[in-house]
Amino acid sequence: MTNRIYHSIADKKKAGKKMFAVLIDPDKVDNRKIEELVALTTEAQVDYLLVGGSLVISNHLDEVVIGIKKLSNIPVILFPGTPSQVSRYADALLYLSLISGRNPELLIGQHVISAPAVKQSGLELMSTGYMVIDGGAPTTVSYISNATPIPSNKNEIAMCTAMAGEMLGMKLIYMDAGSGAEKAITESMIHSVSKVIDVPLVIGGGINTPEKAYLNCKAGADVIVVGNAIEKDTSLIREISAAIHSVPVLLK
Ligand code: 1GP
Repeated sequence: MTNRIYHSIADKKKAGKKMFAVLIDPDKVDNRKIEELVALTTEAQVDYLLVGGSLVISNHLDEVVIGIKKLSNIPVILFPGTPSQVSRYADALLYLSLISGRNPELLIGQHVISAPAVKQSGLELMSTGYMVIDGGAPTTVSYISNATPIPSNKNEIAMCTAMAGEMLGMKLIYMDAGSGAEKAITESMIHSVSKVIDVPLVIGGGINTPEKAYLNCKAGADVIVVGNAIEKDTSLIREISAAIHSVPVLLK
């Protein structure tokens, strides 16, 4: 296994560059939509394409990944909501453990069951401490995970959880308010967490304006993930990408 994609993320972080990842839900795209998204993300110099969702109802993950890879050089990273969301055609996989919850199935149980298939896929794996933060109302991820999200104003819990994840060896920390969250994660929480970890910090859930993405990066996010808002208005891809890439380089 190479660590090509992870190194690219770590190198950009080291250089103080902020990254933009567009989340594509396989359930919501067909070939025409993939073509449109690839054209827009390429033009906007999006850094990564995340593919996945909390619930993938359709059965065409391979087809979606192959479709994207045919048209684009942007690395495709799987963001699986369930262990079955593995496609060997992707470039890497976020190997998620829900460290904010206390549901053993999502901490380790499902990993044990899917380990042989994941290993066999040959994918680059990025062990990721996944933290769900309360986004104001239940989201698919908070419901499906059957685990209580971290309250949005409890920065200390988020800080200690992220620190523990890093010390357990996780290579990324992903704080997520859930897709379409009413309230995105506060800049104050992002700032607090970014101060206590060295691994790249990924932030997503409810980010729907270039301003919000910019402020999140200024607060300490390294990678911004946007899905829902882009599904509604694809012109945001260009605007959000420009905002994220305009954040002044500030080395930690
Ligand atoms: C969800 O972090 C992602 O898991 C992205 O959230 O769809 O709200 O952008 P949105």
